[in-house]
Amino acid sequence: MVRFLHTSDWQLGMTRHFLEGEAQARYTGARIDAIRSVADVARREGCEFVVVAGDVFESSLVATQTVRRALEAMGSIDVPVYLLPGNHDPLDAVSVYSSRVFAAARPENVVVLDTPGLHEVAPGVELVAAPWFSKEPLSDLLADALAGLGPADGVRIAVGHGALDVLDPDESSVRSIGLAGLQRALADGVVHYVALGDKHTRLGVGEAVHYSGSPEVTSFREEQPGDVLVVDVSAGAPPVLTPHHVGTWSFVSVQAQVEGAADIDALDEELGALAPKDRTVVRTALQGTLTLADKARLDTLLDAYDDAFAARITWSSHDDIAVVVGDELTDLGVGGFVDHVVDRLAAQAGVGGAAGPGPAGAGSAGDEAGTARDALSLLYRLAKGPAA
Ligand SMILES: [Mn+2]
Repeated sequence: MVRFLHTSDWQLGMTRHFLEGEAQARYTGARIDAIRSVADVARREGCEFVVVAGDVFESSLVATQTVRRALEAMGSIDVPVYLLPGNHDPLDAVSVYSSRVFAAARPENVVVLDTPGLHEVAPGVELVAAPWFSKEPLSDLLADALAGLGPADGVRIAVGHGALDVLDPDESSVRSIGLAGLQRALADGVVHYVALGDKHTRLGVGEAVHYSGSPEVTSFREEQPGDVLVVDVSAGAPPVLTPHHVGTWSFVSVQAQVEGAADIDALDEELGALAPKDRTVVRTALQGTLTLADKARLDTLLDAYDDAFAARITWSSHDDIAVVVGDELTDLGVGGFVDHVVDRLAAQAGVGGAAGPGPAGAGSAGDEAGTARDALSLLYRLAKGPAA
């Protein structure tokens, strides 16, 4: 029996467009810290080695700072670390793995799986690696690496990167990994576990074929990010997997119908419960119709959360708040010149009805009314002073 740690898709060097300034820097730092968390889990659980199943780096063009810091953190892992080149970091002419900085900074325990096929990693333990050599391979690299191998003498683990054919929406893809072939190799004892990378969310397909997912979240679509897998593999029995959560960030989508004060309270409660906020990115999709007063309160509330969260962004395609302009205008009490502006904006907004920002690219008349309502809403908020 061998125990090892399966992880993938570190995507080191990745930036997220919705993170600004200090938040981006902290996110970058957290992704290096994830390597140290891998070291902790491997030590605590007695793993004999670590396998990173592709996309260690976001691209071949990552900063030398990223490469040096990543390798320094990998050096803190007590056991060998096997890196598989994936679609983001293939072993091509400009590969990060053949760069001078990688060679100079590589700790001794870090090994690049730079040839397809067998790699002995311990007595009686072999990896079958399927590294990527370009971004556009013309075949199923893992099937190629397994071709011609007979049953293993000891324990054998296949290491590949890419979409399984059963999960790939592109049915004509020549490089998707055939599940049937993997199941045959497992049944015949050619391999005993298949460690995959590419999906950033943890996913098992049958008992011995698994994606570990990214150790730190990378997108709102991921259902189970932030895990690494400790895997016990033996020749005679199914593998035993234990997920360990190492991720410290979360990306959360909040969708809500907001029609008045009670709904704003509920939204406040939902956002307030998310923690820790400085490592949480929230994407809000709000729909409904609000009075000027309620819209002002909502905007004030969201402004406060913009500060508290690492980022709070609007999910534009699912967000549609309309403002209904009513009697509030008469008790604004601003007077003078501003009253004239209010009258003009109210006329443009078609006061009495309701209108949202409307779909992008809508007619200019609709845009004008929506803009006028937004302006009135902001004016109302300013005139009323800071709300709670
Ligand atoms: Mn990836």
